Amino acid sequence: KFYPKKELTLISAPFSGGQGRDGVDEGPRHLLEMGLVNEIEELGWKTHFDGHLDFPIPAEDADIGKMKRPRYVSNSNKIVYEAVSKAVKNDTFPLTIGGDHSIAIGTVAGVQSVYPNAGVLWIDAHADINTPESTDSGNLHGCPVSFLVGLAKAQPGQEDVFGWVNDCLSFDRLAYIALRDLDVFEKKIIKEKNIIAYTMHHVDKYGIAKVVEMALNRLDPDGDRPIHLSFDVDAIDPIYAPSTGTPVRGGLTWREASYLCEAVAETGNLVAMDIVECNPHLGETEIAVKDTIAVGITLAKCALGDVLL
Ligand code: HAR
Ligand code: MN
Ligand code: MN
Ligand code: MN
Repeated sequence: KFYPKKELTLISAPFSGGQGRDGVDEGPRHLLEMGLVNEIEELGWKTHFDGHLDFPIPAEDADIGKMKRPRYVSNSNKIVYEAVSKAVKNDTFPLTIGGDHSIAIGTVAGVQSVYPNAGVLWIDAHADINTPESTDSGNLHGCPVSFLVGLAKAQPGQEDVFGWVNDCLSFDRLAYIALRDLDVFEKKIIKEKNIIAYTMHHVDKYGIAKVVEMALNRLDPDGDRPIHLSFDVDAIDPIYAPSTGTPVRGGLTWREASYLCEAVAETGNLVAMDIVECNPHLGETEIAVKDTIAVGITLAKCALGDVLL
């Protein structure tokens, strides 16, 4: 009932250019080494994997305004976009593993190119909706949503390196869960555009089951929209997922995160998933790293129908 075809394309995006810390580009290798493909295949999914994407580093990549590595991020995302849109066109489920969250420019644009009515569930401690003007850090992993919804516009006289993204996502087809670290601009824009947003406060107040139900009802009122799940592991509490670039305390428990993925799987409408921001170079101990990679694998399994009988 849930996934009639059960054919998946694993897209590995070992990319770290959207932020400043080394190691997040090693997330995919660690997920694979810990048995991601085998775990997925044990659930009955035929899995295609053509190897890690290769992201050439541009010879020249000066900042544009506050944006760091803009050409590297843009060009790499075009590669992600092509891989994701091809996987969807081939009638397979793209599971994209990062890498930092800037790669969701490519994954979301890629899914939208085939399913222009798809809803995006963005699970994250952060809203990642800073614009190139509002960002303090200049790190583009804090900005992907602004490009997708058309808030980011090149300033007069600036090179328009992200022009190809083309505001493919409308505000009513975006929903956040697990937010707890927002910049002033981000709060303002979430309110102003009436974006569906459930913070950890809502998870405490209503419980995860109700929050997922409310988010899905608003994102997909008629139950007919394809759903793209973009999961930043920093949505999860650092107790369970410590090896990530910008950990924030007070996040989802292991089971809340798993339940969320299971509930989305249960809709039967999930068409794509991203798992991002696993950084195996961060974490106090080897166990911390292993736990973080293990939680990534668990999220994939839950979203792909494990535990649904
Ligand atoms: N809001 C901050 C910024 O724009 C931090 C957000 C980035 N962290 C992430 N993304 N891991 O979810 O820089
Ligand atoms: Mn390593
Ligand atoms: Mn993120
Ligand atoms: Mn985050």
